[in-house]
Amino acid sequence: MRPVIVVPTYNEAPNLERLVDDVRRISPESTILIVDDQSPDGTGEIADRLAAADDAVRVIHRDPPRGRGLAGRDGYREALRLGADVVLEMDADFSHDPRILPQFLDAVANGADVVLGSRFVRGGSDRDRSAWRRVVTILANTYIRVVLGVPIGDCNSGFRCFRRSVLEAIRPETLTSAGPSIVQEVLFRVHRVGAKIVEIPLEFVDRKEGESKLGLRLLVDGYVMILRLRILALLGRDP
Ligand SMILES: Nc1nc2c(ncn2[C@@H]2O[C@H](COP(=O)(O)OP(=O)(O)O)[C@@H](O)[C@H]2O)c(=O)[nH]1
Ligand SMILES: [Mg+2]
Repeated sequence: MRPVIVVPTYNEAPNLERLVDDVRRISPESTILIVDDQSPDGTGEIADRLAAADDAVRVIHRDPPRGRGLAGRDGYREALRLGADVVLEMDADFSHDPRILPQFLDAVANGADVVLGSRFVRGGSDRDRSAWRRVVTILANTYIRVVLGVPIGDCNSGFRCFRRSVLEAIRPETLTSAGPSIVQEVLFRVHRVGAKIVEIPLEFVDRKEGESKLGLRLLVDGYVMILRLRILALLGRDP
């Protein structure tokens, strides 16, 4: 396999080098593609230094506007351009344990089209975060499952993996989410193209370094976006 792991970063200077080291050790066959949005804390310079020392580390420096969704979209396109046959994505903040990376690749080798790291399957957990974040996650999850009709335990997982053909089928260049709702937009699309989606257990841990970028504004935008996706689909106007 030729896996490429897309890692969107915004102000992840305290995490990035250790993450890249861990991923390179745990999944040496994978290329790491860091997609940075001109982080003011120097994340982009760290990424450049790591890329200069290792051919398996690549960097995209995005121009504004910034956004988790815009970074994801550019990352998917570049991963395909690099010739990936499997595209993974993970956060840079260690909420997504790199030690389970090989399980994603195994699941694809065993026939999955899409693999999600899931807090809500047997063996997964979401114990480490504040009570309000856990409540938000559970409410969002229920809302998304109902509105989008996706039969998935963890609809908010950004730790996941796609077979190349599925990512091509959803045409990532047509994704419309600028922010974190790209997670659900992509899930909705892969569901609609009939991808075989498999969930593997993820023990989600809260970040220890740096800060979450998910504020109330992005959260509300996400809820509106999900409704919009469903309405466009009902009208037959989705891409
Ligand atoms: N390139 C880029 N990455 C982002 C942006 N916002 C968040 N990220 C990254 O996306 C991942 C998830 O973001 P995080 O703030 O941890 O969200 P949370 O886990 O939902 O609290 C992390 O690796 C962030 O650095 C952005 O605007 N641009
Ligand atoms: Mg996080």
